Amino acid sequence: MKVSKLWLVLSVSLLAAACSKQAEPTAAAPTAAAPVAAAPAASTEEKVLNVYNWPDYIAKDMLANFEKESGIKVNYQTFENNEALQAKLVAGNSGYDIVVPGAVFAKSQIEAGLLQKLDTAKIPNVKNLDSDIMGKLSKVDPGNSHLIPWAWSFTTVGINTKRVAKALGSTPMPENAWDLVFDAKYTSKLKSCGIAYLDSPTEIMPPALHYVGKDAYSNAAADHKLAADMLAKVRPDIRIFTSAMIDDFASGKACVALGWAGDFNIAKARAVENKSGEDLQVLLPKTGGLIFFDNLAITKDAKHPNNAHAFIDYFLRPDVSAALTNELGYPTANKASLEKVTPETAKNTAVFPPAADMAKMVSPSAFDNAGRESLSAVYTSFKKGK
Ligand code: N2P
Repeated sequence: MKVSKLWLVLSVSLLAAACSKQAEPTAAAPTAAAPVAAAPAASTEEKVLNVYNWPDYIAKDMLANFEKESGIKVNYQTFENNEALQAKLVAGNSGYDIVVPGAVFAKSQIEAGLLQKLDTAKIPNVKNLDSDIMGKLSKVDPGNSHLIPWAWSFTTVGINTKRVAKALGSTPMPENAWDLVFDAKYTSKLKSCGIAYLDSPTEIMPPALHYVGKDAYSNAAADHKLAADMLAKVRPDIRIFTSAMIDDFASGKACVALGWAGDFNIAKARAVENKSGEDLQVLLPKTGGLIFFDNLAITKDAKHPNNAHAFIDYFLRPDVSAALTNELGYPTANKASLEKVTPETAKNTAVFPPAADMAKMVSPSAFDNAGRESLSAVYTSFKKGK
């Protein structure tokens, strides 16, 4: 075929594709992709899947596209912290097939038999995963047998530049951004424009422990006490506790936040979209942020395990994973998706921190049960201000 003729054929088919997309605005994504992997037994399974994930953590068309292609109806609900998910899993019969625990909780959930082993034969797209990341994850999940990474990011400090500058007045910005949320010299000034914290012991205590020079994942009650003493001093200055802070941060209701870089990326995009004029910035503290990993897992009593495997495999397509990164600013462990990440997202250091910054980050780890209990007690009294 001559080049001009080939071009004509390509243009006609592109035009046809574009027209059919216009007719179905919600299903923009996969056209030429392979069908959703489904095991033979899938036909006997009810075409339903119950998913429990964090809020603001999925590309907008993913569920509709998956449902359309697979015929599986997805019921999607959200939770705001690992503790809430843990309680559901421990109680059992949650009704959820797929859950998305953070690595910090997943280790003990696997050990307690709350999650079932994956059948990777039903997830051919596991080949797309970054083997370095999977190697690291095997410390939490030996043999990578229970978890498939969904997304990762880091816990850090976000600021509304103009509001913070105004509230700080003549006080210069600290060298270490953690001071903005943990040092009363700054929080006493910033309280006027609103300080927001995530709301969970295992989100607040690790950065607090790190700030006071302890292992962020220390199980020692004495370390927890040290962090609690520091936190008690700033408690009166903290206005908002929430793990869903995107709108408060985007609208300027909170000028400083201790939260997830990915959510700050979403807030930034929302502020631009709403033309709010709020200028948001994701900071990386001098001593590093705290990396976290959230993972797809199938509950031990899942009623739709085949559908769950099909969903996981669908997510692992390069274009589907890339949509999560491009739309929300959360990287995934899908190496094959990187070439579908837009240049603008790829160069955003709040999405993909440069190597030197990555080297400073605190790696995820896990607490033991006693450690978690101690942290919860300390956190509860901190929040109560007692
Ligand atoms: C929600 C992201 C949650 C990540 N937008 C925290 N594990």
